[in-house]
Amino acid sequence: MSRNDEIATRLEEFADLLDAKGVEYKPRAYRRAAENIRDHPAAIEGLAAEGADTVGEIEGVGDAISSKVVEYFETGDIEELAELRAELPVDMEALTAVEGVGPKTVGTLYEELGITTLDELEAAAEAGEIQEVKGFGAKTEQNILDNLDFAREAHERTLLGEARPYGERVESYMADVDGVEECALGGSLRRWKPTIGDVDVLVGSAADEAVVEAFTDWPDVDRVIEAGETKASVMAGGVRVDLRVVVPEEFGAALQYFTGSKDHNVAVRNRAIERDLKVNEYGVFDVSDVEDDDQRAGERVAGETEEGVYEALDMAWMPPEMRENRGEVEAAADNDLPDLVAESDVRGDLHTHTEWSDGGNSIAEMVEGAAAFGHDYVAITDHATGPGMVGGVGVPDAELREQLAEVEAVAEDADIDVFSGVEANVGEDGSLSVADDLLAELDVVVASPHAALDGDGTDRLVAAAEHPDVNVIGHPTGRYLNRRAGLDLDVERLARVAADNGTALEINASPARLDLGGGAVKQAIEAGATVVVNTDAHSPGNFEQVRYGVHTARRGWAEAADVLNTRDADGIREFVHE
Ligand code: DGT
Ligand code: CA
Ligand code: CA
Ligand code: ZN
Repeated sequence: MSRNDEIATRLEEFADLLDAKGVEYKPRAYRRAAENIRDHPAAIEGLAAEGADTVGEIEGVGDAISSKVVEYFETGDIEELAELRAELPVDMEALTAVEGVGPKTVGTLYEELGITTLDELEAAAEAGEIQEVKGFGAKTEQNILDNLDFAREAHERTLLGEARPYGERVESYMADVDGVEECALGGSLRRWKPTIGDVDVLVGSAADEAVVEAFTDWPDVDRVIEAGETKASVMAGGVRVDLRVVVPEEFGAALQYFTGSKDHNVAVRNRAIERDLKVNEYGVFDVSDVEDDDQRAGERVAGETEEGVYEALDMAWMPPEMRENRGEVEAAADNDLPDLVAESDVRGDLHTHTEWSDGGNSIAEMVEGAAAFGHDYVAITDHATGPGMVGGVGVPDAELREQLAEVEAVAEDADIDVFSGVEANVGEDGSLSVADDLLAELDVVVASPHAALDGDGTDRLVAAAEHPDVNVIGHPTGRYLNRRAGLDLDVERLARVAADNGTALEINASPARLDLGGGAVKQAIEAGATVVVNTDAHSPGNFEQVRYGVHTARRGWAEAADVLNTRDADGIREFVHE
């Protein structure tokens, strides 16, 4: 964590506590300052050393905040913040993880009922105490109860998009350590699961203790949880990282084992038993005439490479994303594995936002960003007005026509193809928030649900998919990982309708969503649908998140031909105008 991040986090905590106390306006100023400091190119500790005036030159950072920043770097804390913490000794992060519970609610519940933790929140809700508090009702109380478990679990798992950068950093750091012959990520991170319990790193080396020591010296480490001879666990940036060191001869077997998933491993082990073989983290062993239950007993037939482990079981090697026991063991045995889509197959993005709605950049900047990332084309799909488009971020139809003219002007000078478009809201009844004649004028129409995201959403999305001008169903379930589960969907039925109507189903690559997820993607493709991997970029920096979507597509066994935006610009034109 950079020191800019560190102080920004403190200022956000400040804002939450002020909110909880019912203070107006100030919290927003603290949040804005936090954001600007976090994004500021210069190191904040350097500016703070020059004094409050220098810190105050950052946009949105006034006198009160700049002096607190200086105080923090001089004394290691902010007195006023410490006082607020003492006044409101609540576990803000855990409590606000419950959907519908914000800092203000936390403040009220502390004042009225003394609630400081999730357990106390649950007890109060179960006892019916929350509905008695002014401003709350039975419905709010039930909502809290419904969302509590989700918040608890959520609290323990990290988003793939947050964990992956740490994983890749530790992997490249460990690969350079003396005596390390091989190094790889394992576990859910290697399978690109949307959320991660912990990061698993595997090293093949004979010099185990020195390797463990180098690992605990990794500069990102905040705290060492445990360190033994061949394994260690640390916390880094809020993520737990587990290291295991094995001898190079057993690296392949260990990698296969620690990649998982558990269910995949069980299926693999059963296949081994049928062949009088035993597979474990040390290797594959022929146990046809072995009584001994020693882990390494029997003749060792594989273990140095992962390919070798699968080969010994008469299976083809399969990409880690597939290892969820969804039929991949059978497919690998039949040599019938799909040729999965790769990051480099993707040629454009069909879902992006600009400052016309809630994005941060102009149309021209987003187009340049897409070109710089290497795309051949990009669609500009700002939010249209509609329910759930809070804060007036949606663009009304009249303005969309103006925007269309600007998109066309930018397109003339652009190095890549630029498609006009919109992200229309899909209402609860399946209706769209944009007039039909306007939809017909745009190249790419994304239709997505944004509100009323519980219960079954199949009819609603089927109606949208049947609309003649809708090309993409955006983030179909509307889920927010760790926050809300989103709509229930009969994916097969939706996918059949989408296929019949030339509508693609989105894999939204935003790490907060990854929607559709891998299991649903597999069902959708089996039912004949085309998917499209979009970032929903709100700034040019978001384009690189496409990889999370591509690996989600791979979790759904997608081949390049299943993914709309592996086609060239003419291929997209054909798809949307058909
Ligand atoms: P996570 O960390 O909860 O996101 O999920 P994983 O899959 O990374 O699980 P983790 O870190 O507990 O263990 C890493 C891998 O090690 C796991 O995917 C499969 C393997 N593994 C761990 N415990 C067992 C076990 O009891 N049986 C089997 N067959 N495999 C296991
Ligand atoms: Ca793990
Ligand atoms: Ca682990
Ligand atoms: Zn969007």
